[in-house]
Amino acid sequence: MAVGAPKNIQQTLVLIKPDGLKKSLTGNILTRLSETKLEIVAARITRVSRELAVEHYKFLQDKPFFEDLVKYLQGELHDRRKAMAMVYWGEEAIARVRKLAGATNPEEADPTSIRGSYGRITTLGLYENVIHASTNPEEAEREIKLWFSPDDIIVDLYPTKTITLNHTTSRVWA
Ligand code: IDP
Ligand code: MG
Repeated sequence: MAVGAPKNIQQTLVLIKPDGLKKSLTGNILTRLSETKLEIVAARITRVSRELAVEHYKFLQDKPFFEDLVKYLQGELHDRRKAMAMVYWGEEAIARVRKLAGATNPEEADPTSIRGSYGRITTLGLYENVIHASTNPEEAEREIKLWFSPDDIIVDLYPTKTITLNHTTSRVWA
């Protein structure tokens, strides 16, 4: 990039999926992601309801593997009903994280990528690829708003509004 060219600052949603947690890969994955020099601006370990998993993967609902995918994200295939969700922020965040993550199919992923190193294809035919990463800015916005509330994130990424519910005010996505 030319000196002085404007930086393309982006945010991206990263999930360590239940297989990554079950295989004790959290430390390895975070170390690999630190190569990007991006900043973590939100992080939480969370249970994944069926509603959240379906909404997250709704664009794949016509695929034959959709039901297995929903169970996978919920942790039902790994006896680990949780995922770790993070927002990475910085220059070219989306492409940098995708490159480190590797291709969707772990057998086709670069063997040095996270998915190439740790992913597998199950006997059901599902790609268990230990990590999720947003693919473009629109997807990142939809996914970050799905997994996080404004006050969970230490930078202001998208417009918000303040609402009052039962005399309690909170900030929600506008
Ligand atoms: P991505 O995770 O690389 O963005 P998507 O096409 O968004 O790939 O698919 C979401 C997830 O669904 C993948 O990460 C993988 O776990 C699973 N998946 C995608 N395509 C297939 C397939 O053809 N067979 C089995 N599982 C798949
Ligand atoms: Mg995707």
